[in-house]
Amino acid sequence: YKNPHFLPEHDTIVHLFEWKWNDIAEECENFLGPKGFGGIQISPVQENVIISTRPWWERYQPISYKFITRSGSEDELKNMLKRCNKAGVRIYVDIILNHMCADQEGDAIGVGGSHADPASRNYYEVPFDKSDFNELCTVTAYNDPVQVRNCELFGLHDLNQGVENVRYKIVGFMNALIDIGVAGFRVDAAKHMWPADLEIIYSRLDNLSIAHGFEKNSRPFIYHEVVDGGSISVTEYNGLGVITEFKYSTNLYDGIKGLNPLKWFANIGEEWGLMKNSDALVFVDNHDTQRSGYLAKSLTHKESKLYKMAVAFMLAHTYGLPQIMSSFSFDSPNQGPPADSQDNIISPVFKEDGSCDDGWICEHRWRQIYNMVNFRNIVNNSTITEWWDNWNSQVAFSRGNAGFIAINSDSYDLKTDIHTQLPAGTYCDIISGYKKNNTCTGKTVVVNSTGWAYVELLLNDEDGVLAIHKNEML
Ligand code: LM2
Ligand code: CA
Repeated sequence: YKNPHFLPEHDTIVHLFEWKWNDIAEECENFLGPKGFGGIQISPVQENVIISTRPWWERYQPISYKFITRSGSEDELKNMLKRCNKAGVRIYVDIILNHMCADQEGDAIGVGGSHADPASRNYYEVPFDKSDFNELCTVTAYNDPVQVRNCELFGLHDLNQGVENVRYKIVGFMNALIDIGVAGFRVDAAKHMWPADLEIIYSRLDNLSIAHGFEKNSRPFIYHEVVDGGSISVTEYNGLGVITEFKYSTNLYDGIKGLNPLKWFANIGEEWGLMKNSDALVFVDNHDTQRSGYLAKSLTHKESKLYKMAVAFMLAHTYGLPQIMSSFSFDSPNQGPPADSQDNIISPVFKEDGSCDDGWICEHRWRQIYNMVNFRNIVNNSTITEWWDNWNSQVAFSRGNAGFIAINSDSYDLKTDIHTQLPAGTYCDIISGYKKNNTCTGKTVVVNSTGWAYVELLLNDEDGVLAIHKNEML
């Protein structure tokens, strides 16, 4: 369950938060495929209860397993899966297996018209009834694993994954998704389910669809949302797939903010007490942390200069499988995606430089970010070499003879000669510009015949990072 099934020359997952299926299909063909992205985490596909103010989090309150949401219909989902797989981009679905929707103020009605009576635990469309749920209690003490697993998270009615009917419905839902071409799943609230139950559920999943281009006997990629802390250790989920490594974000936040010198970050990973490289899904922010600091300190698009430095470090470093956030702008933490007066989600609009408009942030379309996704693909087979630092928060390293990156998180300009492992030549910095008719629109870096390069990152530069690689030589 740990192989994301990226195609060759593709890497990195992007979370297209609240995007519509039709827009994702276009994005796979026009942008993500050509730019070498590996896969997409899509918002939940299962029908959710309608909450009148239409917050983004209504999608974490399922009412049935029908494939209908504000992102689109079942046909649109199928069509998108076909087109993205064809464009070389894999799809992972955010699935909510822990619970169904909470009691609502009025009737509980889904976006596809399904009805439920949450108070009596009747979800007519599935159907589920009282026998499928745990007894009523509330998660308050995170040091009690039984409570964390068997009680309700924020009043969301807690399914009992030990009940055969619940397992049967979940397996049916996941296999239906596999059948139409998904490559895997992000398991929401995994910490709130018993690993032993998940193991049984996964053992009943089909192999990925050969018709959609997966190799024979491929198992779905599964990553678990587990926030460390309390009595539950992330290691309980190790055998089940990959796990979100929240400690990585917190640590990187400190490094980029200058709270912990970046010089220490050469070996960030297992030696820091983080999980094994092959188990870790790493990210700078996610849809929860960007709204609330309680889960993890996190940098977001709102601090764009520092954010781009953090993402660049993550993508240039060898630790973990990286996921990038692609957001919509928000003033209040509850605010839903850009929508029209009928509550239909609005499609992103692209400006001339490719960046997004109309309330969509689209970090993945920022040159500094998509160029680092490409950098990662190019340096893929090489280790970190030639680590350099100023004893504080200016750092640089090579990825073998394929690429080189420098970051300045310090309080003074970086202006110095650094030794790289790159062949001699003049390189175009992919952060400040791009190659255009054999000139560079941004900074150039000259590597001399002995591998030395003069590197400059001034405090008032637009970006605090510089990166060059073998495919961007002048
Ligand atoms: C997750 N991972 O484990 C998601 O990443 C997170 O975004 C989800 O919470 C959570 N688990 C449950 O799936 C979000 C949001 C909550 C929201 C829930 C359910 O962060 O604030 O709770 O979705 O929609 C909301 C209200 C809360 C209320 C609850 C039930 O904020 O005050 O609790 O609905 O009505 C009484
Ligand atoms: Ca539970």
